[in-house]
Amino acid sequence: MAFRLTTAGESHGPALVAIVEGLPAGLTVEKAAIDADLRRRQQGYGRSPRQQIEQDEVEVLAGLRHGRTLGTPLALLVRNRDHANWAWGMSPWPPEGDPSGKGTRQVTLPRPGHADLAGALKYGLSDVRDALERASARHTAVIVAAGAVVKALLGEIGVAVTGNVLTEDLEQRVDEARADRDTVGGIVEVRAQGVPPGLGSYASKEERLDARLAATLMGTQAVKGAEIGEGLALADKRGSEAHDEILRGERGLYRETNRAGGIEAGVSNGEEIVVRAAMKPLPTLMRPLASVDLQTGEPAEALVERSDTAAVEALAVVAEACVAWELARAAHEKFGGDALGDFVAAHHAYLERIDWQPRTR
Ligand code: EPS
Repeated sequence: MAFRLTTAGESHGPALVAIVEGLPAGLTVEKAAIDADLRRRQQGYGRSPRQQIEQDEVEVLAGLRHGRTLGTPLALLVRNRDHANWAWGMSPWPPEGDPSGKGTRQVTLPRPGHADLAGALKYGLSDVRDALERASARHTAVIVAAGAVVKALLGEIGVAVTGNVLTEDLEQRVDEARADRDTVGGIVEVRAQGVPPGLGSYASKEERLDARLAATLMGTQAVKGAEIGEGLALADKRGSEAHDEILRGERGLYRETNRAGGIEAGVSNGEEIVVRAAMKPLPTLMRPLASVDLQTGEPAEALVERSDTAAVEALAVVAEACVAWELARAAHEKFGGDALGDFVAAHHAYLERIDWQPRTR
């Protein structure tokens, strides 16, 4: 079965949900590992007080028995504790009783940079909340939960994926921005070690591993740029300086440089996968930008509501999960197997055939 990830959930609705299809049977999944990644995503400098309300923890509704996958769809759930404060405003059914709590008043002041205006126009909304709730990055919690599961699968074939923040002086930039009631973005990098050559394909755009990694990063809230390896900087180099020469050593073919970021022609080449994502400053500002009240048509200031000053460290964890998902999907396309042992055996046989071993730098 093909790998597929379907998510649902609004920021202040009852819960976030992910259904993961295609996992081989027999994979050991640890709740502690998933919860640890959920916690990593919640931490980070500059997050909003919302993170004190949420204590993200995964629940599994299907697809697992005694900690091992059954080869059936895996259903993951992360509750929104804050929903208790939005029970009327975000009730899935027509709410009963008098309006109470948060989300009872219509939002009509779209924030530049958020989904507000686009959603209101696209769906003809009178309450912008109908758009912003799903567009919120809150939903990345279940992406991280799914990512933790596939990191366990990748671990079975010796692949490790790690996300980090590249932005320097992040804490200072956050402090300064917060004092100005402003927000900041930043750059994150994800590296994957142990990825064998041959994942992805040059046969079509959809199969190219670099295109898939760029799409999953660009599909993440607030990401405005993605690059693989030296990316944009390669445009200024000569061909003789831009490519990674092929060498032969005791452990097979390898490269001394990795400007390609481990991917050539949309296919992994056995070097470390290196991708970066640029995050824009978050669009909810405590000192709001100019907007227009969609109800009156009059100039106004954009919506002000509790938000993060920065979520760059969270993005590093989310990007790690996104990259892990695409690598696991590509690995499963290559090695197949609806039972874990078959997947691992196919990977082993392939490495023997190509005489390749992961290099540690
Ligand atoms: C978000 C706004 C904030 C963030 C939220 C994403 O939430 P709230 O509007 O409830 O203050 O804290 O992120 C999360 C809750 C999370 O867990 O990442 C937004 O508008 O995107």
